[in-house]
Amino acid sequence: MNVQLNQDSQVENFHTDSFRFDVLEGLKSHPKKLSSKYFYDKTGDHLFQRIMAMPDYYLTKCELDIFKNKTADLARLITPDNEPFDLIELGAGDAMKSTFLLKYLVEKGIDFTYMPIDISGNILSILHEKLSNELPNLKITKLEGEYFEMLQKAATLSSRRKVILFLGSNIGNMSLEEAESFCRALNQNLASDDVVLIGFDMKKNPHTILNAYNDKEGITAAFNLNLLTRINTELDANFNLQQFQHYQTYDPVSGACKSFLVSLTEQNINIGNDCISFKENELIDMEISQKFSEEKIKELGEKSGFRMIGEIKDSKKWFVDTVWQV
Ligand code: AVI
Repeated sequence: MNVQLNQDSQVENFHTDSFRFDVLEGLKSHPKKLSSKYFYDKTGDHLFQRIMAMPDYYLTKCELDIFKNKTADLARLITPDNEPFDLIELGAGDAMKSTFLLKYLVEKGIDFTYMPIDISGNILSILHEKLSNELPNLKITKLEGEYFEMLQKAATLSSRRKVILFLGSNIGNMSLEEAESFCRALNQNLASDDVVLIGFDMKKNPHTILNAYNDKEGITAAFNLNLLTRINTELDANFNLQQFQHYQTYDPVSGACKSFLVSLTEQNINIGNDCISFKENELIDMEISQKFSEEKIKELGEKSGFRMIGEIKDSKKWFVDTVWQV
C-alpha cells in the first residue's frame, strides 16, 4: 500500500516537473509559447465538450457523419479481407465516433480486438465499462500510457495486423514539421501491411473556419485562459485572467488557424520562484489547428513513408478520414 502511494506520488511529481519545465521554457522563449496539450485538465475537458457542442464547431459533426453514415466504406478500407486484426485508437477518450465502427465490425462477426490507448487510466476504465455494456462481444485490451510506448506494447501482445485510428483532427494541433515527424515515427513503429486512419480538417471558406474558433460566447477564449488558471493552481503562479485576452487568427494561404493570448498591460508574473515579464500587447502563442489541402495530406503521407489506399469525406466535404498503408 505504502509502496503504491509512493509510486503514485512519484508519477505525479514527474508530471508536475515536466509541466513546470515546459511552461517555463515556453514563456522564456521569444515569442512566448504554451503547449495546447496542457489544455485538458478537468475544466479543460469540460470546456472542450462545450466547444464540440457549439453549432459553429463543425469538425466533430463532420467526422461523426463519416463514422455514422459511411461505416461500411470505412470497414472495407481498413479490413478489406476480413482477416483477424487489432484496432488501436490513439487518444481514444470516450470513443464516441469509433463506437459506430466497433458496432458494425462486431455485428459482421469480424475477429478483431479493440485496443484504446489513452494517457488517462480513469478515462480507459469508463470507456471499458461503457463498451462492455453496449457491445458485450467486443474484445478490448486497454493500453494506458504514451502513444509510442503503447504501440510497442501492442506489438508484443499480438502479431495480428494493426489498424491505427487517429481521429478528430488531433494531427492539426501539431505544426507541419511535428506532424511529419509524428507520422514518420508512426510508420517506423508499424509493420508492413499495417494501416493508419487519420482525420484531417480540410481548408474551406475561411469564415467557416474562423467562426469555429472565435465563438461570441467566449467558450474557446475560456478554453485558452483555463491553461493560465491551471498554471496558477498547479505551479503556484499569479496570472490575473482579466489582464489577458484571447485572439484568434486564420491564414487561408498556409491553413494555420492559431490562437493567442494577448497581455493587456505590462506586467510581471510569478511562477513558483521564477518571474516572467510581459510587455503591453505581448502575445502567448497557444494553439495551432492546421487545416489541410488534398495536396498537403498526400505530401505528408508520402514524406512519412506511407502509401495512400483510400479516403472518406463527410457529406459537406469539409473533413476527411484518410487511410494510409505502411
Ligand atoms: C482537439 N483539437 C482537434 C481541437 C481543434 O479543433 O484544434 C481543439 C480546439 N481548440 C479550439 N477549439 C477546439
